[in-house]
Amino acid sequence: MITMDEQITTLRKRLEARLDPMRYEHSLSVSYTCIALAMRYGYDIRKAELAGILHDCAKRYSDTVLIDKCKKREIPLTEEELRAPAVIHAKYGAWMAEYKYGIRDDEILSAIRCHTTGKANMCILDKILYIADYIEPRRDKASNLSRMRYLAFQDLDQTMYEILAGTLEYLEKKGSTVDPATRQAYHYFEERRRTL
Ligand code: DGI
Ligand code: FE
Ligand code: FE
Repeated sequence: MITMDEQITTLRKRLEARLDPMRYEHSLSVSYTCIALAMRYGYDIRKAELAGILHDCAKRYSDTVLIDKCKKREIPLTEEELRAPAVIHAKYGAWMAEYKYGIRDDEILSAIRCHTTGKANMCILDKILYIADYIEPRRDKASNLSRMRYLAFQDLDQTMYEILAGTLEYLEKKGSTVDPATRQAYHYFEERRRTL
């Protein structure tokens, strides 16, 4: 039986060998940001770390390769996913986490699966990973980053709402296909703000 620390060390080495250097750095940054948020919100630190280190494991493949791999594994893809293949690495990444990296924990697999779009009814690790991916220290593009970095440690739901609002605006301005899960996530957090 290997310990959790040995599992993380082994995973890091495997990912470092497979991801391009910037993607690996990003994965490490996300894993440490997941740890910080898990500390703040009283969530299992090791599970948060695992979700973070693995979340982009499928980014080593191009979109066309990902589509082929999903076909081969009989993982169904929606029409929207085929039109906006940037989201597929999350679904296939959850498959790889389970069948290539031996993760059996449903909360970790769920968090990886929805880390790009979000979804309705997100559980705490889903939110931690989604937010950590956005605020990790090496990110620098979004204009609302410093507010999101502050807000993430105040209120997960409000942070989700504001990140999703900004993402929808950005995707619509670019004319990209918005995945239904992204829209459902936005409406879910919008509704929660009204009812809480
Ligand atoms: O994998 P990362 O780069 O760390 O980040 P991510 O998993 O959040 O992926 C970000 C990309 O996904 C970015 O190019 C925007 C895109 N994306 C997220 N939600 C949607 C989306 N693209 C489309 N077309 N539709 C979405 O709903
Ligand atoms: Fe990603
Ligand atoms: Fe990422």
